[in-house]
Amino acid sequence: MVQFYYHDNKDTLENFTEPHDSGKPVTQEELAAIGVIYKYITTQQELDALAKEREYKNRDVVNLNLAAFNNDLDAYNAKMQQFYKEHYHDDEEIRYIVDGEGYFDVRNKGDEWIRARLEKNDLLILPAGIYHRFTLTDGLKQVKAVRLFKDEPKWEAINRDSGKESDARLSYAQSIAV
Ligand code: KMT
Ligand code: NI
Repeated sequence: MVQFYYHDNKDTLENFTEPHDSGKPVTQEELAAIGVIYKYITTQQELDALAKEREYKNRDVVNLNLAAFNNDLDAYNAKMQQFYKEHYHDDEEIRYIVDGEGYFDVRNKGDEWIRARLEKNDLLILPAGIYHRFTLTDGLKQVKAVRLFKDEPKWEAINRDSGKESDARLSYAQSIAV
């Protein structure tokens, strides 16, 4: 079952895969206010219909776990730390969980972290320009997800600590300004 809650902000580089649940839940309405959309999808047809409606032309499937890195713990840890670094993309990001589980953290209007705990059949749409990060869960340490792309896969992640704010970032920030 999907869960949305405020992050407790007690994360370190050693424990960031733990739940970090502050105990304060977040509603889907609160997420919608920052452009984050959640859907529960159980069939290929529903996924295809969503992709068509939002004009997504490409997709791939990613498997994240230690085995996917040939059990190279350093390579695995490096990738995990990269995904957990706060970043945004110039394109909307859709992730559909096929197996396993993971946490997506998104910033709200007040720059607080909201955590989405996703598992099988959960789909999340993150708007272009939103600051976010991702991690596997400490229990399973495994996810299989479909990544949908509007056009060619655009992998560029712009880290918050780079200070770079693209047009997509600026227009997103303006769209949620109170
Ligand atoms: C991202 O951009 O943060 C990701 O794609 C995370 C991995 S997808 C399960
Ligand atoms: Ni991302």
